Amino acid sequence: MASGPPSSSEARYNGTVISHFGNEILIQSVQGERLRAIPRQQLPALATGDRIHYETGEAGHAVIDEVAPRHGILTRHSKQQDKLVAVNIDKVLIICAAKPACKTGLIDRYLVACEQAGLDAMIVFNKIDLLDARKLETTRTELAVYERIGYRVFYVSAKQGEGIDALTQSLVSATSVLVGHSAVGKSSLIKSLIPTSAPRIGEVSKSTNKGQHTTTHTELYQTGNEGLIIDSPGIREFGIKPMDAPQLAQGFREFVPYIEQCKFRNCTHTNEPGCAIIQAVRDERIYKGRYDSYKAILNSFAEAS
Ligand SMILES: Nc1nc2c(ncn2[C@@H]2O[C@H](COP(=O)(O)OP(=O)(O)OP(=O)(O)O)[C@@H](O)[C@H]2O)c(=O)[nH]1
Ligand SMILES: [Mg+2]
Ligand SMILES: [Zn+2]
Repeated sequence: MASGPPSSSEARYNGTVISHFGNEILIQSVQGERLRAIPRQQLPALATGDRIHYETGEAGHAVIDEVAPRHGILTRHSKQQDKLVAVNIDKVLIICAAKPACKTGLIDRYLVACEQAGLDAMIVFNKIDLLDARKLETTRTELAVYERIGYRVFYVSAKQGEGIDALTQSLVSATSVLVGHSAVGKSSLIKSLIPTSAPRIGEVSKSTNKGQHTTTHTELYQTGNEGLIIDSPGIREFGIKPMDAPQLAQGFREFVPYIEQCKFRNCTHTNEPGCAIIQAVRDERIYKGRYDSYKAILNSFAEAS
């Protein structure tokens, strides 16, 4: 007897979630058609990047009745809840710029989330056209810390196209999400990477030097090279779900080789005698700025509880 593919097979899923606004969802079929869809009630909350199965309902819109198991999940923590940023992603591009400025503390928070979720993180410094040679050199020195611990750092200008080719090459066949403060140029980068796309682009406020939160929903775009790129709304802060110190230390990849050498198994790496991480900071084998971020995140958990 002939049998169809098992219901859990990849072929069963005939669409991808592009964006969602409350209960209304925009999906793209495997044939590339965009459709409005509503989920069946028993389904969990859907997120951009979800692979789904849908059927066309009577009113002409699609009804989503199944969601594929997820991998690569980026979540942020807000008001004591985990919120899905995007799912089924491979890479997280942390976008920074000279204006609005980005603190390394924000980068470190994203990196913790990526390490814990097993996502490949890269740092993209945009708007290099705004910097003179000396300021660009200072930025390169600051961000070299991340290259030394194995993260790739790209220097680009969405406006002038510099560095965009190299960035495009690194996103082939992957699903990537762009994150960062408002107005650092996430949507502008989408436009540079996919010239046929038309994301809304905002302004940097002249009075506050901050963004105006132009992108209000996460949205998925298809690149010409088998990739998917997800634009996300700018955030003021990136919240991480509180965790204990040993677990947080795992989110700082350069700490990991030292953790086993601490005298106490449950070392918090803050004030214990015989702490191999504190010693490595003293010996400049761990960069003090990263260690300060570790302590700041740990303190923020204590304040939140
Ligand atoms: N000079 C310069 N300006 C840029 C560059 N990239 C983006 N901008 C400007 O930065 C402003 C904000 O750009 P957006 O792309 O809307 O920023 P965003 O990160 O998507 O902002 P939100 O959607 O609010 O999170 C716009 O005025 C862009 O023209 C760049 O490479 N150089
Ligand atoms: Mg935007
Ligand atoms: Zn320790």
